[in-house]
Amino acid sequence: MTLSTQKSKMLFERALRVIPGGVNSPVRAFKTVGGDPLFIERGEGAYLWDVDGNRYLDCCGSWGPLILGHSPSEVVAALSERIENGTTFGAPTEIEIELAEMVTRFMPTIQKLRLVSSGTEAVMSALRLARAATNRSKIVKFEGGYHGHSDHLLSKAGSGLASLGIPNSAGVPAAITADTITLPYNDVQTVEALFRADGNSIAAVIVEPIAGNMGCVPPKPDFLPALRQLTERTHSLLIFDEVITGFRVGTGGAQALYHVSADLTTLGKILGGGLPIGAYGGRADLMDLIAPSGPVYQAGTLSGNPLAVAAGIATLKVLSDPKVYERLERMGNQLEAGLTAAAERAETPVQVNRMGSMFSLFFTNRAVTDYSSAKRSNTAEFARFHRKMLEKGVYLPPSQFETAFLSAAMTNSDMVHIIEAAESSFQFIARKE
Ligand code: KE4
Repeated sequence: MTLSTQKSKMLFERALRVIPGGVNSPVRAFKTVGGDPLFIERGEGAYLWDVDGNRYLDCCGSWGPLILGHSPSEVVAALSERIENGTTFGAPTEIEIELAEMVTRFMPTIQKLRLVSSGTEAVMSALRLARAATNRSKIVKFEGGYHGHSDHLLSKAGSGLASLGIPNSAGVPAAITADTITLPYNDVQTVEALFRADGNSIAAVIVEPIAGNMGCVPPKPDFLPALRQLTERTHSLLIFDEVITGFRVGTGGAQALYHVSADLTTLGKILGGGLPIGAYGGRADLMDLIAPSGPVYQAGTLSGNPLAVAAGIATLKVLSDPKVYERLERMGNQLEAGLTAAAERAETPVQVNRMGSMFSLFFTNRAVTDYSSAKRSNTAEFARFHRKMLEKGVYLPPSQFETAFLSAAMTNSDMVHIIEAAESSFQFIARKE
């Protein structure tokens, strides 16, 4: 059944006249999965409706923030109460302290944190802090890792750059990325060799503790501990970019899951309950270097915005009940097993990578453990799969190099819906129709 998307098409043509690529973020453009972006009318619970009235089970969740689904009652109530008192003051509020205290309780390696308005801002600021604290300039990141669009990190990045095949963005002078070293993810030997040769000039290693921007790629058991040991030994800093994994895989984030402590952590997405937010935090001795208590400058008109903070507090309060994650894990497990069995029945080689309620499918018969193995998967088959799943009412992130998400608004029967839709989509692909 082909989708009727006339209104989306009209809006896309109109958008193209005034917005680059018709979208306000490249990965929304459906460039790598074909077709035009769907314009969304509304979201409710586990579902999205596009402007043509088509309903989808939302497995994109706005790229991660919506772990509770769309407009959860707790967030709506918090926002309607908060907005009556104003939207922003450019001055401190009590609820900013409350959110900061909640984060430091959930993630004890974060002794102090600064709220900003996006993950990009959080990462940019954390790296500036790391360079100031160590008086070094080299930064290590990993191929396929995406940490926002600040200049010095746009080298061999994941997410939209990977999807569009842009290894390094135009407009970033070579001098800016000269101090950015990019290594293969999950490859301990290569990191060890770099630290043997150059460890004392490295300010920080930044890593997605569970990669989400090459698709979902969990860390190998020795990877994160090795990064911790190597940075400790050379007085470099370890930065966990938990913009996706923070509050996604548990209230303690990936660092609690893998028992590896970071010196600095960046957060975003879920922390704002669907409103614009970012945060960076960590050891107090480091954070006290941030202006006005120290010489590292960072600022923001809407940092700690009361509406985003209120939505974040309401979200974290719901997530403080462990049963939420237990249910997400059960659904994730049911989905992973169902998708794997369905692919076998359809004789379609598929790898399902999953951690909790974040998952990705790769069309390949080989394990996907880093960016080069992710790129070896059949992205043309992923595009056909994505289109078929849309026709069957399942909205996956429109890119192979992204992670799909389950939300607590979903049910076991939604998992059955995804599995059944996937099975017939796999069969369609297997028949190479
Ligand atoms: P934002 O500036 O988009 O809030 O966060 C940047 C960022 C930082 N770190 C990680 C691990 C991230 O995943 C992101 C942003 N994620 C992408 C998709 N995976 C956002 C979607 C988009 O670019 O439109």
